[in-house]
Amino acid sequence: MIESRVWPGVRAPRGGEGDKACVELAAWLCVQRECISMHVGQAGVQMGNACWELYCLEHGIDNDGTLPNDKKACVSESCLGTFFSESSGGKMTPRTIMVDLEPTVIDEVRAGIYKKLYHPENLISGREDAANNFARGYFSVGIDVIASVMDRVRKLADNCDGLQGFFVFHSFGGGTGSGFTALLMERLHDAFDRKSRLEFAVYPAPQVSTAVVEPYNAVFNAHKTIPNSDCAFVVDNEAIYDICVRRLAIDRPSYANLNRLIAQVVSSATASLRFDGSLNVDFTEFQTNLVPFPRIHFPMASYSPIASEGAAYHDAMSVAEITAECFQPSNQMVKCDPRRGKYMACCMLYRGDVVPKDVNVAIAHMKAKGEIQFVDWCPTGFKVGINYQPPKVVPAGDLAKVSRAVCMLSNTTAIAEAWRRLNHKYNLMYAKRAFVHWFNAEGMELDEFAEARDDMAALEMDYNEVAQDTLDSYDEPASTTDEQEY
Ligand SMILES: Nc1nc2c(ncn2[C@@H]2O[C@H](COP(=O)(O)OP(=O)(O)OP(=O)(O)O)[C@@H](O)[C@H]2O)c(=O)[nH]1
Ligand SMILES: [Mg+2]
Repeated sequence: MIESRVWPGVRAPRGGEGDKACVELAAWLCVQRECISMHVGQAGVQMGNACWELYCLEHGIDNDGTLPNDKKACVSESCLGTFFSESSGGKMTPRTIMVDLEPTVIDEVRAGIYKKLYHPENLISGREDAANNFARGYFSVGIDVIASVMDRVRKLADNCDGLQGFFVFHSFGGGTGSGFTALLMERLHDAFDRKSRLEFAVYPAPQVSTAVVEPYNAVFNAHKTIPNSDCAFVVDNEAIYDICVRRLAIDRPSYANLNRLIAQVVSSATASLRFDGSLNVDFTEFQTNLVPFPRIHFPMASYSPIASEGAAYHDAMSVAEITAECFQPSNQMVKCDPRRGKYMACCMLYRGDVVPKDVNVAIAHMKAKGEIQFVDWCPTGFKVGINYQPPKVVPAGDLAKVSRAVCMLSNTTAIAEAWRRLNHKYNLMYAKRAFVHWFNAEGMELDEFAEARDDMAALEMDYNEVAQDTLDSYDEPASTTDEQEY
């Protein structure tokens, strides 16, 4: 049962001999576990900027990769090497590749305040974008760029002692984000079969959507990428936009606002790889618990507290309060209603001033309330990790500085709702064969439209199936209504 493994590494108070041994062990383990982050297309690259800005802040790294003298001693004893490589000159360089099929977004990075942080050869841009067309990113324009990208990936991988895997950031809706990412995931699968491949993917939203064909791109990307991806965290621009407006009082959120919030979630999700510490559960353990079947690999993220600097109450939020907030739809990064679905796994990633006792009480309380429904074939345990590094916020950012926070990654059947919405829009356009000619012109056959649509319909069915109670599938015709469950 998951729960029995929740506190395996409880460690004696800091500072003792045992503590030193643990740090050394953690450092040794970290050396073995480098991660390469790939940022693809406008959304991928801009999310990347926000993430690396936050990582630098969290690790005390300057804009140009310099680590202050007092932090240098810690490098070999920390997990910093998982995400940064240290140059002979002592500078920390992100293990990352940013790629876009057109130059403007990457040019901004090249000219921006972090221009000296990144290795210039890992900022790759082509000449023309994919024009919101999956087929251009996957077949035509993308093909010209993929070889140079894979070249750089191999160089980065060669530089690792024990590469753990890849994080790939992209949008579902853009031509590059969907098409080129699908191509990249195929190539990564071929070249690094045994390494994990995780995605952070932006789900299109009408408020900030830029193209009517986004449902096509999203469906094609999912269809091609599901077999090549271990886990994809979907961040829905609409949900994040709403959080910015309602919770952070930002009138008209920009991408920068959305990306800063996404970066907090990504930072929490990756903190266990970048910092050592007690009860710091390895991310791969979370991943194992989150994905019960290969295709059901779209966990949802929630975050708490979400409060602006002006809100007075935020710092007083207890562990119980932030835990409970994670189950509120208003704290979710995807628009769907978990009360209408069932959980398969809940992973809680706490940061900062949090003690196991309070977490146990908070989770016991959530379970006792009976509002969270799990599928009956999965243990109703929570997987918990605590990282003692308090969350950091970017200066003049939107979020208040707090002493504790939690990010919940949960696999719930409710996320099928998001796929249903997308598939519905796809079907409406495809019924009229609208915009199909643009994709045909770039090498996409008509058959592939039907194939992708059928695959996504099958994904919806997969979710229905996992939501069914085990007993129902043997007894009378299944009824999975919530009333019956309670
Ligand atoms: N969260 C977030 N979403 C973004 C950002 N930039 C674009 N998007 C979303 O991404 C989708 C469009 O994809 P882009 O990433 O701009 O496109 P691309 O990958 O560069 O592909 P092409 O420009 O078509 O070649 C839309 O849903 C946008 O709302 C960003 O910085 N942050
Ligand atoms: Mg673009």
